[in-house]
Amino acid sequence: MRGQEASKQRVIIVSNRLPFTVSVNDGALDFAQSGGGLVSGLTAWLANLTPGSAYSYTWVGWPGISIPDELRGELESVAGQRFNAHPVYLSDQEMESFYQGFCNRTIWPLFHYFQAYVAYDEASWTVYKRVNEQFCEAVMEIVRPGDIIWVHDYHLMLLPGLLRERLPDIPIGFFLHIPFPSYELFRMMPRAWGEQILNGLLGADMVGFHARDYTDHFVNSVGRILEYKRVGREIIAGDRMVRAGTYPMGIDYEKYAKSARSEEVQQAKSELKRTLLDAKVILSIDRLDYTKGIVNRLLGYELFLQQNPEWREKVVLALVVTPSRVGVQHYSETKYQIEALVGQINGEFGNIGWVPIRYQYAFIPLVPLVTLYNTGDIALVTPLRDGMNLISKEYLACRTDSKGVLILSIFAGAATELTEAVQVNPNSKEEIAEALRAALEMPVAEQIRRNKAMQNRLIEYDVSPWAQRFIKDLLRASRLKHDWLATDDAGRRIRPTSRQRFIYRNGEFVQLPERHPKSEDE
Ligand code: GDG
Repeated sequence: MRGQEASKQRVIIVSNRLPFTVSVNDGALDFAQSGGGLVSGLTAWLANLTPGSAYSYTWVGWPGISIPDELRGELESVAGQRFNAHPVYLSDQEMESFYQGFCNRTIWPLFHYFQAYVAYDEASWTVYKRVNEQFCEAVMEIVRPGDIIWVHDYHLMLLPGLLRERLPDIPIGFFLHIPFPSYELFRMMPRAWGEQILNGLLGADMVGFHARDYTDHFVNSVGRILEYKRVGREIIAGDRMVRAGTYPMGIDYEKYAKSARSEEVQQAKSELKRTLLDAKVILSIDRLDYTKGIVNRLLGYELFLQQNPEWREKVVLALVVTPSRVGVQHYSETKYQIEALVGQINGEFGNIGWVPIRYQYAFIPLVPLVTLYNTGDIALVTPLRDGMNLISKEYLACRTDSKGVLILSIFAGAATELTEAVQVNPNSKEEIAEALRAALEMPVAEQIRRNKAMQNRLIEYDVSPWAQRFIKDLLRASRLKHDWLATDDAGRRIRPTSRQRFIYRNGEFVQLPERHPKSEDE
């Protein structure tokens, strides 16, 4: 390692997937970029880290397939040199029970409030625990003093606790990219699983969420299930203090805006508009997932076409669905429902010259993606539940002329930030249909006023400040966990510093008045 890099503090990012996927073709390895919100967000931040920043990084995760023994040496060498990555090897059977099983048949539906879809399977839980241990071993192979560990997402909720047992002093952060459900939902899980998951998360010094509600739900579940003492969003877990905090994730705004302004995108946009016969473009892009509300969106569009015949032949819905979690039952059912509705709507309203829905089921490269964002007169984003939702933010970044209308579900984490969007409850097709009409009729000046307000917010808080703020707060939490607790003369624990002070009295933390109260007119 070069001298300058060696002097930087290293962040070990740990997530289920590495930021690339590997395939084996004729005995050789092929590398490709992998998708999804976590990877695109973090990659953007990490790409901006060089060369002046205080941190370097290594990414620990699964490369996407099981790798034969004879190719592991080559994988490790390319992963290390090209991607700063360290692979975790999992067999196909482990991935089936862990990823397709516990992660996507238990945690994902439960945390997104799809209770009826949840499978409670002790065998998958056992594999979930084992895979978390394997990730722990992989981190232990590379960790060294001075590192910071940042664990991501619902696949690895036990990992902070496992690492803490072996690394008592190292700063460990955890960020959950999906919602943390209310206690009522969380406790649907068998008690032993819930306890172990919460204790796993509390191995971190800092647990971050996209939205304030999720943070509150987590702290509440910790209080109700583990009965740990809490002071606001600080949790006393044994002899350590763990902080929970809200960090709404941003995007790499400039990357999208710059691409949208490029000659390549502008040319592609002209061609696309010609292909779509200059109709108003309603845009819908998502991973295939029942939580994204694609079916609801189609029903809303169908109702809109029924109620507003004057708009027929003047609009087109560009529907891009990216393959995801192929092989999980509810995903194939959702695909079937989407495709049946697309056929039905096109058959009912379309004619030889006009197709109401242009549908593509594929992962598309960045330039066509940005072209669609830049062309979309409306972005229709209607998740039934979504931790954050980056698509809505990317759309705004790509509308460099500030025109266009974002229709956004109230159940996306992004809704608390993007308040100027036309917000809808996706359970109501009437609301979606009405929002479409209102968006199509919205004066351009009003579109620009709303979008500029949201764009300024997204520029100010893009993905780099998001990550930096998290790391800064993590380091602070990690420092304070050692010294926040002091013992008074009677052996009681007190909190000696900080603007607000607390004292531990009769088994409770009591807040004391501030030391230097501000005067009213200050
Ligand atoms: C999880 C949480 C949270 C999608 N299709 C294509 C493509 N993408 C990229 C988008 C965007 C990302 O994937 C999707 O991000 P989302 O936030 O919309 O959704 P999830 O994948 O479910 O992400 C979510 C996120 O984590 C971050 O914390 O916001 O709530 O569920 O960046 O651009 N990119 C390309 N082609 C595609 O076809 N190039």
